[in-house]
Amino acid sequence: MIIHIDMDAFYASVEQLDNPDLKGKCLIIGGTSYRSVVSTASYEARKYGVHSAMPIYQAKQRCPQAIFLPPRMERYKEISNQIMFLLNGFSPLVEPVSIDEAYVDITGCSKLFGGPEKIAVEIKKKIKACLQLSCSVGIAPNKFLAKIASDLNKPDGLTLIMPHIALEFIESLPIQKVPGVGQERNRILARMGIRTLGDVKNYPLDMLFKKLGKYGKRLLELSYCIDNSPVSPLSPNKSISSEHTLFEDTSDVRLLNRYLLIQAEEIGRDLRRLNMRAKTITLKIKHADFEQVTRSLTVDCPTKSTVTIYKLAQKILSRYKIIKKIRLVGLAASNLVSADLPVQMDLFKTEQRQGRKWEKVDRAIDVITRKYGKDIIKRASLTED
Ligand code: TTP
Ligand code: MG
Repeated sequence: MIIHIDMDAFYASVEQLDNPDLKGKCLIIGGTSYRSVVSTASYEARKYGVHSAMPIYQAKQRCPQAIFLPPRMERYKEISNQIMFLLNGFSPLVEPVSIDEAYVDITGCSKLFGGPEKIAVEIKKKIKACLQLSCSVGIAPNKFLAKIASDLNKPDGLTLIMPHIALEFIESLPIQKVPGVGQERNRILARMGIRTLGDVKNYPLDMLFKKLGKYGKRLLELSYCIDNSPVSPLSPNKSISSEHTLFEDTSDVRLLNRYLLIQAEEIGRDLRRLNMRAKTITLKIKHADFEQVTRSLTVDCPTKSTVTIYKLAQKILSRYKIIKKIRLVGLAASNLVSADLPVQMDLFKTEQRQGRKWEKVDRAIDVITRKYGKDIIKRASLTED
């Protein structure tokens, strides 16, 4: 059995934890500029229709009495690490999926902690006792259903889908709830007459494949409750990312590069904290008209060095022809491998050797920022000129 844990109104709950005056109030976390969007809202503010990704100005219209705060990523990441640490006390198989979400494979834990429901209750209790935060938990025979289950009774929920009722549950599960079904796929499926995941069973594989490609096959498997993806603590699919909506739309490459350096710094720090290296760096660009593009570069020698990540990001950006103004720029590191794995050194590549030297600088910066905060030291190119 697999458990999926998702923290409730995560950023807002952490703010309420650090400042109890905020408890029970409408609290909205998001950027401070008029172009920013809502990261999350406390459940009190959600009653007014405020939700993640809504423009801040709209949230202000819907809930003018709310308190608005900017996100404090470092603090959320710190709490996130503590959550993952607590989960590791229940099973060695913990896969963090995002800052406030993880899968735990509890298949082998029943002798130690009892049945699935008992373990889920214990996890909730532990997180409450140690961090004073509430979460919602889904328990199911596979990852796919566990994730859906954790969302069913939010906040502070606990939903169990036993194996013998899984197929019945799938029969009536609205197709939009299935991960991967966005607006576009939903339209295609609706045209075919598919409203629930159970409906998918009525269609042959070749037809689903024709309409949806590889995803059609995945959907058919899910409709029979087949999802064999393992809970893998070091999932290569995982990625670490950072992005910024710019103060105004721009095509200024110098400015974009400055953001990339800030982001490379953040990603590098996260990689080093997680003791991982990344093989792939992806640049994300959202244009003023909201069209989004991503461009990736994969290297032979995985890295956790800020400077190497930044150089790769610069390279990707230099190959991208900017023809429209840019609204948002972001970087992601994926294809992660453990930093403990030996890396094949290339005798003749000075770049690679320099990257190694920069890792020493990174280590020193990490120690200083851990001790004094991240604004105490920064690269010269990021100081105001
Ligand atoms: P979620 O788990 O999706 O949302 P949540 O924890 O705030 O609320 P709940 O799970 O109870 O529905 O995301 C976790 C955090 O990620 C969230 O607190 C803020 C951040 N986030 C964004 O910054 N932008 C987004 O669009 C979303 C969905 C989340
Ligand atoms: Mg959450």
